[in-house]
Amino acid sequence: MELQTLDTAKELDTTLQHLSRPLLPKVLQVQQGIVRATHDFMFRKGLTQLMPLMLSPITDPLNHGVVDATIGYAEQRWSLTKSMIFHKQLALLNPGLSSIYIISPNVRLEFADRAGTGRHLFEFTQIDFEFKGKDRFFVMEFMEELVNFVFARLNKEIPELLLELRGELLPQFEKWPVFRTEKLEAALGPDYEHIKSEEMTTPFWLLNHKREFYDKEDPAKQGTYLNYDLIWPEGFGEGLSGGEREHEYHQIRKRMADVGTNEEAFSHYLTVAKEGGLPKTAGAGFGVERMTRFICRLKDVDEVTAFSRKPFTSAIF
Ligand code: ASN
Repeated sequence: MELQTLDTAKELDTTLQHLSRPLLPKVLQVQQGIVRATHDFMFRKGLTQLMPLMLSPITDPLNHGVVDATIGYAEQRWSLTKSMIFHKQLALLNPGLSSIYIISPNVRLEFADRAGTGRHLFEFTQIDFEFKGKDRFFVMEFMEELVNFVFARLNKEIPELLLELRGELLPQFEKWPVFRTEKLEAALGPDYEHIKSEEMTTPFWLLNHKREFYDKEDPAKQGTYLNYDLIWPEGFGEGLSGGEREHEYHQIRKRMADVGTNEEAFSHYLTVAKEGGLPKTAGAGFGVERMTRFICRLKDVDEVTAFSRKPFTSAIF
């Protein structure tokens, strides 16, 4: 009893320290700038905003294990949303919607191995977007344009803050370099993503990750995938993932079997696909806290938050 009181007092202290950091209001101003500029960019480009869902009978299976986060309600199981990938595809069933975005809170109860990466939070926000009838080239160019738009806006709105936080204003980038996972791995070994991120001074694309069933397999080359990650330079690592999507029933089932996804959990989604319903789409989502961290050159993404959400640590608020 005594010990527990002591621990709680320490945790309270740590939480209040985290909350009272003088840097926090400045970092939050950068983050708010990112979100405001992104809204403006999306509006100019004609994307429709969807409100986020925090609970759903189906959610992203992810390509790594996390602690289960489901609750019982109205006699069924609901998952806390890990991403809105399926809702993005399904929303585009509406003939009047051609492109959408969502400021989407995601809960991913990561195991302790992700506590020290500097890039993971067990609760974070991604800005998720999806286009009907577009391909990877379109989405990659869209994101490159978005980054330049947001960075130019921040330079204009908060130049002093940027100088203070990162030592210089934000750059404008030409077309980002493109690499493939298998080639980098062959050249640099298993830690290729991190090594390349440290080496680069501009954001770059990394193509072809084997992961969830919903990222499209290249019909021209089985076993390779039409997906893309944005990797921030200077060692900041992955900041967005996206892809062209599987939308054909037989191919979705093949990919589910490949990666070991339980079909039963996705039975209604499969029914929609079988009845020819799923539209052909491509999209992506970028981590808001990760972009903030990159801009402010912070050591750990947890420094972006008012309330710490470091994987596998307890919190009192
Ligand atoms: N938002 C990502 C995408 O669009 C999926 C994810 O967050 N796992 O591909």
